Amino acid sequence: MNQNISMVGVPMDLGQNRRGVDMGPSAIRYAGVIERLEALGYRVEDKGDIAIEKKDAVKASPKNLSNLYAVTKANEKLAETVASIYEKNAFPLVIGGDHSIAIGTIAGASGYFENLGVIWYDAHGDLNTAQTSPSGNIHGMPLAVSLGMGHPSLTNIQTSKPKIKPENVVIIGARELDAGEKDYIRQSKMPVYTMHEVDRLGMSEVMRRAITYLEDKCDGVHLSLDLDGLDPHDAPGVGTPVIGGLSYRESHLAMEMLAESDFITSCEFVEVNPILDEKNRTAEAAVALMGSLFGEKLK
Ligand code: 6HN
Ligand code: MN
Ligand code: MN
Ligand code: MN
Repeated sequence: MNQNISMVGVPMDLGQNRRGVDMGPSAIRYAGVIERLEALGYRVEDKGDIAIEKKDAVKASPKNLSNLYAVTKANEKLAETVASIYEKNAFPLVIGGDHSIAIGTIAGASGYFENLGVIWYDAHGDLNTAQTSPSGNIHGMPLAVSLGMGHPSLTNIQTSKPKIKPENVVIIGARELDAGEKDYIRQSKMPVYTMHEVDRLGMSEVMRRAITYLEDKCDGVHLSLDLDGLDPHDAPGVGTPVIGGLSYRESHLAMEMLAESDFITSCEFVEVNPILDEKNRTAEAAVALMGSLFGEKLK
């Protein structure tokens, strides 16, 4: 793993409609992310937070795309920031904020790889467009946008080309997919390890398959970890909790196996909402998982 980590906070809450997720970056810093990674020997630069505009007020958002313009602006800035981190040969670590920020992270990273892979660790597919979304919330759309589907103001960030290919994406932990998302998964043949596969195969086998699969195809792999992929018992501070999720232990093992694979080239940890949390447990879980992802041993 690259020994230089550059961390950027994105206090974004406009991709969904619950208050508090904009405080995720503060909660993750408070939970000791920098100390944790420095203890492993990394040099960690904290680039501070990306500025987020107010809710779309001047220009009304298009139908079923709440706060499209403010979400676009923040993701443009984030994409530039992630690109500038690669320019300096550092590893981009993005902390959110709601999941709409994956649009910017992936757009920024995709310019540096021929075949960027993505591990989408989430209870949800985040594969909606304005046409399929039940909520109009952009945090349910970032994977679709990165695949080139969605409103042009989002799909055109950095370049008008799709940022990733469906065969280079692996979803892990899914258990609440909308009808349009299921249709897309069926027709694209994107590998998806729902909770059913995790129950059947065990996390160790799921990760072994995911890593072997992406290793062969990709020259870089982004980890997009939505804390709601974990069971609400272990990560209560999220805006869209879904019961029956991945345990803290399973997630810990997944991160350790990614550390062993040594192929992750960027990551983001999103959807930590301290207002909905219990004593910062969800931010602490996020930081503990980062510890494992970056190589903590003997646990
Ligand atoms: N997330 N599928 C639902 C929607 O509104 O599109 C929920 C999305 C949740 C998004 O957790 O990042
Ligand atoms: Mn989710
Ligand atoms: Mn998500
Ligand atoms: Mn362990």
